[in-house]
Amino acid sequence: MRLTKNQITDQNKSGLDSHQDSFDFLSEKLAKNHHDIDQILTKINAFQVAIPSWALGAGGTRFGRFSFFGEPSSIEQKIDDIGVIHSLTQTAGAISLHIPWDKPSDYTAIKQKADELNIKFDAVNSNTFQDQKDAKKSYKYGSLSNVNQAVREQAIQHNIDVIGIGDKLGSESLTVWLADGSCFPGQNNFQTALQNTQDSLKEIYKSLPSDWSMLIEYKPYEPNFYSTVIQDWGTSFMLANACGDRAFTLVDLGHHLPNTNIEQIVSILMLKGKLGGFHFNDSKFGDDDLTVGSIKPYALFLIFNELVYGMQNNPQNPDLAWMIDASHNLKDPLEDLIQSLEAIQEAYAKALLVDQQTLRTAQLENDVVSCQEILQGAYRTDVRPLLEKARLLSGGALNPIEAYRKLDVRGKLIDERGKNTTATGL
Ligand SMILES: [Mn+2]
Repeated sequence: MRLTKNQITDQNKSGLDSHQDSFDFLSEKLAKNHHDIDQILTKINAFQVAIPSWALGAGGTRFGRFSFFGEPSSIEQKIDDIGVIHSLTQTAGAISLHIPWDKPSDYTAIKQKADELNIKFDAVNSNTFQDQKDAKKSYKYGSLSNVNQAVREQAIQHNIDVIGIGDKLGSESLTVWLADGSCFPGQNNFQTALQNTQDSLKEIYKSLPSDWSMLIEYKPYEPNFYSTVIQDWGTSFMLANACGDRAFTLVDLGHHLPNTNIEQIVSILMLKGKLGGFHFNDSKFGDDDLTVGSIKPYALFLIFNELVYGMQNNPQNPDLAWMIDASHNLKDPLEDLIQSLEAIQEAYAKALLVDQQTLRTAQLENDVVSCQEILQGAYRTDVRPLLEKARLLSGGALNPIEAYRKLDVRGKLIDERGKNTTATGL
């Protein structure tokens, strides 16, 4: 199903007056503090986040999966769902494919569909953490790090195949996340595992088209519970350096031990020109994949503060690949993604309000209290009227969740697809 501009404009009518009042109030206040409202709105509009192809159905846990009705059962339907989210939010202008879960068969058709909906193909993701049907070798004991050369070769070839698929669609980066590691002390030789991984990544890197980059994701534990080969940003950074200029570290918010200072990691990687991508989610305990901003919105703001600083001050760092990497059992997946997008835009807009120059002066004077006041002054600003205005200007919904419900999108998807469809993914 597709939403028309008229449907969205009709939905917006009832809220326009109250939106304009709150926007005028906020923009007057911000203008007094020398903020350029038009520039902020342009930046918000330009900030597009990729939706992963596996997040459009209900997520699963290792204990079970509760399906959500009307799930997309093909890649074409997944692109349609992203089209719905994008037309409401004007923020989801990209899809990130996971291979082999979403291996295209008709490239021309899906490219055309994505074009019509103004959706780009962002990073493609390989999968060597599961055995695929008819696979000759098993990844049970690792993929790119495996002690068995034939297994490593199969995993390398899979990544090269994924690059080929992405290249046909216009993607420009490959994301590699490995589950490789060990569950028991003594099971792995740490040095051999890392060396094998580095050699394998270098082989994959050789197959990258010249305008592509490789993003190396890290994670401290799970599914392995004793050691993970690419456990932290330092290991990923080391591997990216070993591969070359077009290999970068990818930070996934959920892939850290509790209380890790993620904003500092982001900052240092950008200084070194090695932050390539970012996966958004939120968590309480581990890699919980909860809705962005649902648990630690202040931490998200602090991360965005560093991202904005880096984007303004670190020309050595490339443009980042942004993606939501969250999915769970309880909410309508499309509503969940809309909430995540709103939280991302909110944290970004607040970070744009941080007065970097005054902060710098306060830092140089060791005025710790002012430093905190500056950050929290931006964080406490209710920027939602700015986000509403940015959406209105680009044809989106004033209130995407409300419009989604009033237009009965889920009901219509169920009518079209039936109740018991299942999306591919975890
Ligand atoms: Mn991730």
